[in-house]
Formats: sequence, structure tokens, C-alpha cells
Amino acid sequence: MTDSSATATHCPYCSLQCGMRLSGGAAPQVRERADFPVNRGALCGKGQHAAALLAPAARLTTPLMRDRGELRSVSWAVALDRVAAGLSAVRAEHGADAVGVFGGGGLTNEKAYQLGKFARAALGTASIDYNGRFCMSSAAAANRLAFGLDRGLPFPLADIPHTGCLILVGANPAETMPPALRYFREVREDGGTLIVVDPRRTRTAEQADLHLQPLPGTDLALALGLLHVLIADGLVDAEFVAARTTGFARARAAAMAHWPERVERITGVPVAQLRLAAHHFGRARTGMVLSARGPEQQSKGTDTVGAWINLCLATGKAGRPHSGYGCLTGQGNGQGGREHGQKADQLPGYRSIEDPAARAHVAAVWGVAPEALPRSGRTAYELLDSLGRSGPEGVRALLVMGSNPVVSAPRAAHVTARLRALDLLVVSDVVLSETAQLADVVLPSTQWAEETGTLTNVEGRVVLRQQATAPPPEVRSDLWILRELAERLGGEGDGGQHPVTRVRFDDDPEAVFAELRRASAGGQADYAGISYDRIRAEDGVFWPCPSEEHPGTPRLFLDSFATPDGRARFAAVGHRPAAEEPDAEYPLYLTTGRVLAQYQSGAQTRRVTALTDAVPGPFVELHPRLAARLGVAEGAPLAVVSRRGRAVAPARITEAIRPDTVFMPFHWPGPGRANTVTNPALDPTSKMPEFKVCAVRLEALQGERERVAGSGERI
Ligand SMILES: Nc1nc2c(c(=O)[nH]1)N[C@H]1C(S)=C(S)[C@@H](COP(=O)(O)OP(=O)(O)OC[C@H]3O[C@@H](n4cnc5c(=O)[nH]c(N)nc54)[C@H](O)[C@@H]3O)O[C@H]1N2
Ligand SMILES: Nc1nc2c(c(=O)[nH]1)N[C@H]1C(S)=C(S)[C@@H](COP(=O)(O)OP(=O)(O)OC[C@H]3O[C@@H](n4cnc5c(=O)[nH]c(N)nc54)[C@H](O)[C@@H]3O)O[C@H]1N2
Ligand code: SF4
Ligand SMILES: [Mo]
Repeated sequence: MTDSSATATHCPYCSLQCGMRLSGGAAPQVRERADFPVNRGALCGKGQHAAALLAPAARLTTPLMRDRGELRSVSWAVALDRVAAGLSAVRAEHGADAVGVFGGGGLTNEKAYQLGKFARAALGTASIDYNGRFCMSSAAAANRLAFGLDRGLPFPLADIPHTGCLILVGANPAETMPPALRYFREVREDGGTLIVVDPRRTRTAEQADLHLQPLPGTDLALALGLLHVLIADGLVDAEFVAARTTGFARARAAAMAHWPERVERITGVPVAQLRLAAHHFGRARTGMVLSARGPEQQSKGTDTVGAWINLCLATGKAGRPHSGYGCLTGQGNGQGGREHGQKADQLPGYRSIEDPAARAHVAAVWGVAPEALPRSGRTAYELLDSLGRSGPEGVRALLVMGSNPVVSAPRAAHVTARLRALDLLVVSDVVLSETAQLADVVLPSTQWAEETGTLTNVEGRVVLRQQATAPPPEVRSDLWILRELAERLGGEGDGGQHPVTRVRFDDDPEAVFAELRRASAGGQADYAGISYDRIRAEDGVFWPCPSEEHPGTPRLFLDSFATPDGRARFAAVGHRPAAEEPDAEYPLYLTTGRVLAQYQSGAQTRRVTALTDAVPGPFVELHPRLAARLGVAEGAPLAVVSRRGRAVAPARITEAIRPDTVFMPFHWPGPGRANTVTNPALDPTSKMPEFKVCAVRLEALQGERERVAGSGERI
């Protein structure tokens, strides 16, 4: 139902940032917003039921502070004084880098910007990173290596139906971005070919002309095999390679070492399917490769994405209309969250914190001396792993804003122990997440429809999520929290190591955005020409947009790539195994991912009845042959055991998965927490953990009887 009196805003969840309207009043309702181009009124169940999160019963309504072991309500003054005193004490005793900050890709651009500024200019710490490291960091790194610039999609979603052949690698938009599935379906309706690469026959794979079902962790070999076929069968666009790329000779040599039979042995994808896929892609006039977390959340994710980009470069399917490589980023502000300075090595505008010119520019906007800005810090898992440790490497106090690592970090039991070892844990959240439950101080923050801010969606389109309803009286915005903390911390410094001056922190989002525009000006992610009024008038503005007269940039790279010589760079990469391959003790692969009705750590969606009714808890997806060998019936409890730990959840038996692989969604805490089991092996470039591959064994738990699967035997 359309209700034009309701406020135009956007969904609280994923990177599609579907447009919606919210009616005001005591019980706000989500309404359709058919005029917003990305989703044209369509919403998934999470968006439809998002208003349930606004109910006071679902969320935090006052600050909480730990007192004799229990979290109890306190006033803001008491909570903020405690936080500021605790952070100052750690800084005085252990140095500024012992105070850590952990942000989130769901935070608005304004919040992400302010959090990075707070870390560098109010705390003086290098120890800041965020959950986007766990999300699209491998694709971001590969994009920068190949194209000199990282924007997830170099074209709007609306271009997708016009492409001749689309390869979706490890992406399941049927569950993770349902309103976008239309664009992928339309590829086929318009006569193109859709190829899906996934170890599971997902609802997305069911839409495809061709489904390649490789072993988890072998996408790099698969891409090399496809390039081999393209080269061997004369499908390389030599003119494009010569005019617009560098490095083909080495990529070619690597591909020649991955002949189809070898690739079949590594991946399990039959040679005939490999050839068919290569021929579809090579012969199509235009083509796209889009990846999501499947190939990226691997300890070789950066190289893997590089190998898929190679396919676009070799066939002239990049930097041309209706062609190119793209990463389907995930979180609400998965794109903007990676541009404005909450990354360990980054300053606003996608600038490098190690670049002297970038430091000087941003220091001038903030009113600090460039020397006062810290250098690069540790990445997300490294930061979490250092919590509570003594010595110079240890982070002793942590502020978490917009993440729930107790559920979502790899090797989560270890991360939970590290969080417990902190001198001070402060969590700003909208709900009492599992991480907030461990905190010394919990700060209740306003959420999506209760505040205004910008987010940059999966396409690179900056949208305005407008306030539509009032927050509960004792809830404050993250921007206000950061301003209050900065005021309390101001001027103290850390004994001269990083001189800290009193820097201005606004709490009005439009004022913060105005400052972000100046800080980003001249950087790669240039927002200088974007304003709230323009976004309202234009259904969003695509960055880079360097001036108010500039139209914004929906399509990148059509004239040249963003590298110094304007050419895209091939990646010279070879196959290597996952950090942990199955063996006699742990004979199966575990991979992890998502279901439609739950979001991420589930902190928000597990509080919405309609969504928990749809998918009430965790499960282990396994093939009937494996289930038969174990003697497991549908719904029977099953333990998934790895070198990190053991998770228990009911069996869900399906032919959609390979018999040598099991799958768990990661949305739940407790015994069924998938991340108890996952491997924190990191990609050397992006520092992405290997969420998508580890070795496990299954144990069927039937009353007192316990049976162990597959000892020694591979299926
Ligand atoms: N419902 C829902 N939607 C969401 C989210 C959510 O939590 N719930 N989260 C949002 C976020 S932050 C993100 S990042 C996106 C993620 O969106 P997706 O990447 O689409 O989601 P995943 O389920 O993590 O992984 C996609 C697919 O990768 C497959 N896969 C597993 N291992 C491999 C492998 O080794 N190779 C290949 N090729 N594929 C593999 C899985 O079987 C799965 O079907 O979703 C966003 N949207
Ligand atoms: N095994 C496995 N683990 C994974 C993945 C996987 O595929 N497999 N995927 C990884 C990926 S891609 C991601 S993105 C991460 C995500 O994992 P998390 O970082 O845990 O993401 P969320 O559950 O969205 O947590 C966001 C938290 O911030 C709160 N919040 C929301 N908006 C705001 C706000 O504006 N301000 C504040 N202060 N708080 C807010 C929410 O209530 C919630 O508690 O998980 C990663 N973990
Ligand atoms: S697809 Fe994403 S943005 Fe759209 S309604 Fe669902 S969760 Fe919200
Ligand atoms: Mo993500």
C-alpha cells in the first residue's frame, strides 16, 4: 500500500538499501515506496517487518553499567563519565594504542566517519578496524589491485539485465537480496546466460542456465581453468588486452598450468561444464562476473577475486558498457563504511593513512597536526585476538559500535574469551546483543528510522535514510555519544606520545556530512558535490562526485581505469589449497552463510517474531548419502566438530549440497553457533578470515549413543 504521508526512508539491513516509507505515530508501519528505483517497492521479509525493531520491548532504552556482576540502568552522565575515565586510565597506563575501537559496515557514513575521527583525533589510537574486514575486504583489495579503485559495482544494478552472460560466484541473492533477484532473472529473459558457481544448489542456482558446484575453497582454480579454456579456444580479446591492460603474459602462464582435467580434479567441476561456461562467457558480446562472500571469505580471497577479474580483462568485458566485474557488498553501508576512515589503514575519501598528502589534508579538516595522526593499526581479527593481552601488543579497553563479534567473528569462543579479558568493554548498540551482554557499559543508540544519515548502497549510490519516528526518551545517537566522549577525553593526550587537542565533534548528521564532504574532497571516494538536498531530489547520487555541478558517476572505467597508467592489471595467481583441508580426523568441509529470514549475528532479526517463526534456529545442511552413512534422520541433533570447537544443531537433509560438504548459517549464539567451529586463517593481503572453508567431522547425537562419521574416509 502506498501512503504518501509516510516518510521516505530506507531499510535498516542490507546493502540494497531498499526504499520504503514509514508511517509515524505510536506504532509505525513499513509501507511500499514504488518510486525508488533500486527495489521499486519490493521488500524482503526483513524489510517488511523492520518496524518491530522500534518497539521498546525489542531494544535498549537506557544506558546500562555493570555493578556487582549485573548490568543495571544508570543515567547518561554516570555511564559516559565511567567510559571516559576508563578509557583515559588505560591510555595513561598502557598508551593510546591500548584503547581499541571496533566499528561496523551498518553504520551510516556520518557515523563511520566520526568513529574514525574519534579514534584518531580524540583517542589518538591506531587500534581501529571494523566488521567489513569480515565481509568484502578481499574483493576490495582485488579491485584496488586490478582497477586502482574499489567501488563494489562499477555500474548500477539496472545495467545487469543488458549483459550477455552473467557469472555469479558464491552469491545467493535469492536469500540475501531478494528484490535484486529480478535483475539476475532478467538476464535470461533478455536472452543472456546466467551461470552460478556455488557448492550448494541454492534458490539462486536454481534460476541459472548452468550451475557449477565446486568444492568450497577452489574458486581460484576454477577461474584459472576457465581462463585456460578461453586462451586455448581463441576467445581472448587481444585488442582489448593490448590497449587497456597490463600483465597478461604472467596471468596467461599461470592459466596454462591449470588445464581442464587438473581443474576438474581440484574443483570437482566436470571438464565439459568448465568448457561450456568458458564458451558462454567468451562468446557473449558483453559479460559480467559478480562475486559475493563465497569466493571472497577464503584465506586466498584476494587472489581468487583477482583470477575472476582476469576473465573479464582477457575477454574485453571490463570498462565497457554492460560489462565488468563487481562485488555484491553486504551490509547496509558496506560500501560507504569502507571509505570514510574506520579501516585500520585508512583516512576519509578512501585515502591511505600512510600517505603524507592524505594525512595533511585530513589533519587540516580536523584541525590537528598531521604528526598527531596515528599510523596503520591492526585488522579486525588481529585486533580481537589482541584484546586483554599484556605487553605492547595488548588492547585493554574496547569500544564496539555496530558489530556483534561474539556471534560473527571466526573462532568465536576464543574471541569471546579475549573480550572477557579486557579491562573495559563498552558497547554502543540498539539491542542487548551477545557482545553487549559482556560489556561493562552499554550505550543505547538510535537506529535507522529514529535518525537521519546517508548510506552508500551496493551500487555506489549515496542514499539518505531519513528520520521518520522519535526514539525513546533515554536513547541517544552514536554521533551524540562520540561528541560527549570526545568532550570528556579532550586535551588529555597520552603523555606526549600522541598529542591530542580539542577537536570539534558535531552531533548533527548534516553538519557531519558537510565535514565528510570536505574531508573526502580530492580522494578516490569523493563526496564533495553530494548534499542531502541533492540526494532527496535525485534518488541518490553515485560517487565520485567532486562538485555540486558534477552529475555523479553511475558507471566507472568506461574511458580508463583508475591505475596510474589507466590500464587494468591482470593478477598473476596460482591455485593453493585452503588453510585447512579435510583429513582422517576431520574428513568433511564446512561452509557457512545465510538464510533469508535472519540477518548477520541475528542481534536484530532474532527479536522479530515473524522472522524467528520463519527460521527459528540453526541447522546443519547435509546430503542424504552422508546422512545415511551417519544414520541421521531429518531434525536429529548433529555435532559439527573442528580444531576450534564443537557446534550442535539439528540435521537438515537436502540433495542441494555436495556429499563431502556441510553448511551452517551463522546467525545464532549458543550451542549452534557456527563460528565456534570456523577457521580464523587470514588472507595475507585483505586479512579476511576463512569463513567459507574448514575441515570438520560430524557426530550424530542420538540420546546416549554417539557415532562418529567418516573416520579416515573421504566421500
Ligand atoms: N537474509 C540475509 N541477507 C543478507 C545478510 C544476512 O545475514 N541475511 N547479510 C548481508 C551481508 S553483510 C552480506 S556480506 C551478504 C552476503 O551475501 P552472500 O554472499 O550471497 O551470502 P552467503 O550465504 O554468505 O554466501 C553466498 C553463497 O556462497 C556459497 N559458498 C560457500 N562456500 C563457497 C565457496 O567456497 N565458493 C563459492 N563459489 N561459493 C561458496 C554458499 O553456499 C552461499 O550460497 O548478504 C547480505 N544480505
Ligand atoms: N561463519 C560466518 N561468519 C560470518 C560471515 C559468514 O558468512 N560466515 N559473514 C561475515 C560478514 S560478511 C559480516 S558483514 C559480519 C557481520 O557480523 P556483525 O558485525 O556481528 O553484524 P551484525 O549482526 O549486523 O551486528 C551489528 C550490531 O550493531 C547493531 N547496530 C545496528 N545499527 C547500529 C547503529 O546504527 N549503531 C550502533 N551502535 N549499533 C548498531 C546491531 O543491533 C547489532 O548488534 O559477520 C561475518 N561473520
Ligand atoms: S533486500 Fe535488504 S534492503 Fe531490501 S528489504 Fe531486504 S534486507 Fe532490506
Ligand atoms: Mo557482510
